[in-house]
This record gives sequence, C-alpha cells and structure tokens, in this order.
Amino acid sequence: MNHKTAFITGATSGIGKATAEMFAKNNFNLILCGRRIERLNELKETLEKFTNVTTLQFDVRNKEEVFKAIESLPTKYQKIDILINNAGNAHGLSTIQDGSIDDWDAMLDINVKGLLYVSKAIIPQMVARNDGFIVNIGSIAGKEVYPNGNVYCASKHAVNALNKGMRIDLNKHNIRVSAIHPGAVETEFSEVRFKGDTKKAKNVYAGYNALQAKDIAEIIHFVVTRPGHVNIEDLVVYPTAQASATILNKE
Ligand code: NDP
Ligand code: 8X3
Repeated sequence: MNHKTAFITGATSGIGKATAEMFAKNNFNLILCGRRIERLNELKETLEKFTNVTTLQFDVRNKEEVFKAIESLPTKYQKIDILINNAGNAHGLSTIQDGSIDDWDAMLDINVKGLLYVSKAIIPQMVARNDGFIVNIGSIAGKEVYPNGNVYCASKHAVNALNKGMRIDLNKHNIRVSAIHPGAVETEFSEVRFKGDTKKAKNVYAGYNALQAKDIAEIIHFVVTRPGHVNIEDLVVYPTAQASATILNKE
C-alpha cells in the first residue's frame, strides 16, 4: 500500500467517524476501531469505495483485547503511520460527593488507561522506524475544570499531561505528537454522558451553533498533513458561541 495508514479509535461515532470519512477521501489507508461491530462493518463498506479499510473490534479497557487485536492486523496494515487516540466519553455529570464510582471507573479506564494501552501497543513500531504521528483527542475539560465535571475533567487533564509526556519522550525518535482540545461538539457524547436521556443530550447543543464532528476531522487532517518539520503541539477549538467551558452564548 502506497499511502499512509491511520489507526483511529472510536471510529463508530462522532469525531472518530468523521475523521475516518475525511481520511478515506484523502486516500489514507484505515484501521477503524470500536466496540459496535455493525457500525464498523457499515463504515468499512462505505469507505472501501475510497480507500483500503480494515476494522478491529475491541474495548480499550481490556488490555489483552487491545494487544491481541493489534497483533492480529493483516500484514499490509501492520505499519501504522498515524495513531488517533480518540475513543472516550463522559459518564455522568455530578458533584464529587454524588458521583458514581462506576462512572469514575469508566472514565478513567477508557479515557486514560485505554489510551495508554493502545499507545503502548503501537508506539514501539514507531520508535523502531524512527517515524510516526500520534494525535490525542483531549478536551477543553483538560484545560479547565467546570462544576460537576470533576472526574471527566481529571481524565482529560491526564490526556493533556500524557500528550506532553509523549512529546518529550518520543521527540528524539522523530515521532510527532499533537493534541486537539475541542469545546462542545454535537455527537453522541452527551447521550452517553446522560445515559441515553436524549432530551437532556439534545439540550446541550440547543440555542447555538455547536461544533460538528466534521469540523474537528478537518482540523485533525490539517494537523497530520503539515510538512515533516512542523508539529502543532496543542490546539484548542471552541464553537464561536462558546467563550469557555462554562460561558456559552445561547439564544
Ligand atoms: P461519541 O460518543 O460520538 O464517540 C465516542 C467513540 O468512542 C465511539 O466510537 C465509541 O465506540 C468509542 N468508545 C467509547 N468507549 C469505548 C471503549 N470502552 N472501547 C472502545 N471504544 C470506545 O463521542 P465524540 O465523538 O464526541 O468523542 C470522541 C472524543 O472526543 C472523546 O475522547 C471525547 O472525550 C472527546 N471530546 C468530545 C467533545 C464533545 O463535545 N463531543 C468535546 C471534547 C472532547 P463504541 O461505543 O463502538 O466502542
Ligand atoms: C467535552 C466538552 O465541556 O462537555 O469534552 O466537557 S465538555
């Protein structure tokens, strides 16, 4: 395969799916990951019209599954040029005293430990080749802490720190590392946060123009297509109507 190969976690929805679509149309070979196999199959069928696509079904929380899945890649997909660490979500929105321990476990296990497991499985080949690109999807929740955001914000502050740590450790191996920190993006994020309460989820994006997944996909594509000597370290992106995590100019 001539073109670069990108490995995208959380490709079944939202930012990851839009990134897969954007990359497919720009001839990247794709390894698309997620837990929902029907969605992976559907996406593969659609995007195969543009590029080479393979899928991996695994839960980022399960380290054995992560390593087994990545080791099982067909030979032509084994060289991974770009890793997009995107899988993640918020679970609940509660004060620290009312928060659910299961929600805390989910956020830390997926957003932090899951990102680490996938990175650990892929970074060694990049180091060996002296070449690679990692994009970590953080959040403005990794830059600010907002009321009731406690553990989600902690998980994204950890992503912010890991992004910096990866940059420092991998710099001498010619591996570029970038983080994108979006504000409100209209995806399934709030449906997951509010456990399927569609009305509550829709309300998060009502009364203003929220970012769309495609907006972030375009930025990710821009970041990974800079010339080899250019590395955008950290990029914060808000909808125009949003001034900070808590200041939103709704109609
Ligand atoms: P979505 O809920 O639309 O997508 C989340 C993706 O993560 C899905 O593809 C899901 O796939 C995958 N995922 C979740 N849990 C796991 C798991 N345990 N194992 C494997 N994959 C998993 O949300 P977004 O697209 O909005 O979120 C993408 C990233 O962007 C997240 O890291 C989120 O924190 C971040 N972000 C989102 C913002 C927003 O406002 N939407 C703003 C800032 C950052 P599946 O369920 O099939 O496994
Ligand atoms: C998602 C953005 O503000 O809902 O990371 O936490 S926010």
